[in-house]
Amino acid sequence: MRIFHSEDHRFHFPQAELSGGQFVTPFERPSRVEYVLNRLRERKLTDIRAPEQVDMKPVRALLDPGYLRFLETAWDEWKAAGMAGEIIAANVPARGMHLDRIPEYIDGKVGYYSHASETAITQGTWAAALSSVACAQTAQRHVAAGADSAFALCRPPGHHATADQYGGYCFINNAAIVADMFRTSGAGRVAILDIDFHHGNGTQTLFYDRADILFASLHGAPQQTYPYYLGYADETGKDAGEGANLNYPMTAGTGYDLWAQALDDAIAKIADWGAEALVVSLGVDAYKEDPISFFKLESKDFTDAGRRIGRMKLPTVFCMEGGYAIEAVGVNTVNVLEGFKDA
Ligand code: SP5
Ligand code: ZN
Repeated sequence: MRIFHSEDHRFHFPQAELSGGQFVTPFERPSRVEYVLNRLRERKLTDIRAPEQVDMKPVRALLDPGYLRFLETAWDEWKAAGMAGEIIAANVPARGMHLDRIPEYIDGKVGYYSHASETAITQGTWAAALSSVACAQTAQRHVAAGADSAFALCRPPGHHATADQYGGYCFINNAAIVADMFRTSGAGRVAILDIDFHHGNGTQTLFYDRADILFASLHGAPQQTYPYYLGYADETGKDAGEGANLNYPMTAGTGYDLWAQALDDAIAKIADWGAEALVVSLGVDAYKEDPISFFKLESKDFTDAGRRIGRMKLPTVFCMEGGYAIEAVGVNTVNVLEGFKDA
């Protein structure tokens, strides 16, 4: 399996994440990628390549132009306004306020374009986010050209980012861009299977009314964990997209038995629906030792999950999402890929 990776992810490394009322070193940090690369090499998965240049056309086709301009210029505006630290949202348009009037001042724009304040923007965030998109896009082109599968070692991750909001460590929704590119490059129906511990609110929102892209997500129940305000089982899509959104929220303590049942159900529905290509939002934060999550998967379960996904025999792009038990992130991620290959 070919792997796409860019060193430019390092441009994004905030000093701080707001967690439990404290500033801590962000859970989503550059060393995560090192653990994945080391494990890939250990397992002789060495076809690791730099991505081609990012193609902004599919990005602009899917996302809000004002949001993209914001991401590109936010750091300079923040500095020009005399702010001393990293960009952190301190205000959001809440109930009863305007969602249709975008502030001019950067502090107001930051809140307008974000949905969570744990995620900081730094000087290098835009460059890193584009390199992450480039990995995803190059993987998509590789599979669209005939490869069975590819792994985009995306960092920063993407599945919480919507058309016009960042948050949850995500800025640009890599998996969504890949799915839309599969449509443009000839697939009639594309499925996204999101196995990250957190609900892929960004991906769901981007495709909620679309009949051509099915979204299925296994995740911590929104009553109990981030992103809290989306991810319930009764969110099934709207208009043309009715029936093409499948949520599997599961409560704290969920282990592999129940999780695998949800996975099998999602896989069966994706097959019945007639997907011609598959995008996997590959987070490994369902792992039992993950510091911010509450499922109980063991490392071997990731191999089994990969095998189940591989049995679908669909052209597949894996996009890296979360996973914060740093030392196990490599093993768990590569286990999914190896299970997939051995299916
Ligand atoms: C891509 C991805 O996995 N994003 C996850 C975003 C999670 N955001 C909320 C983090 C909350 C961390 N607070 C943890 C306290 C642990 N004791
Ligand atoms: Zn996650």
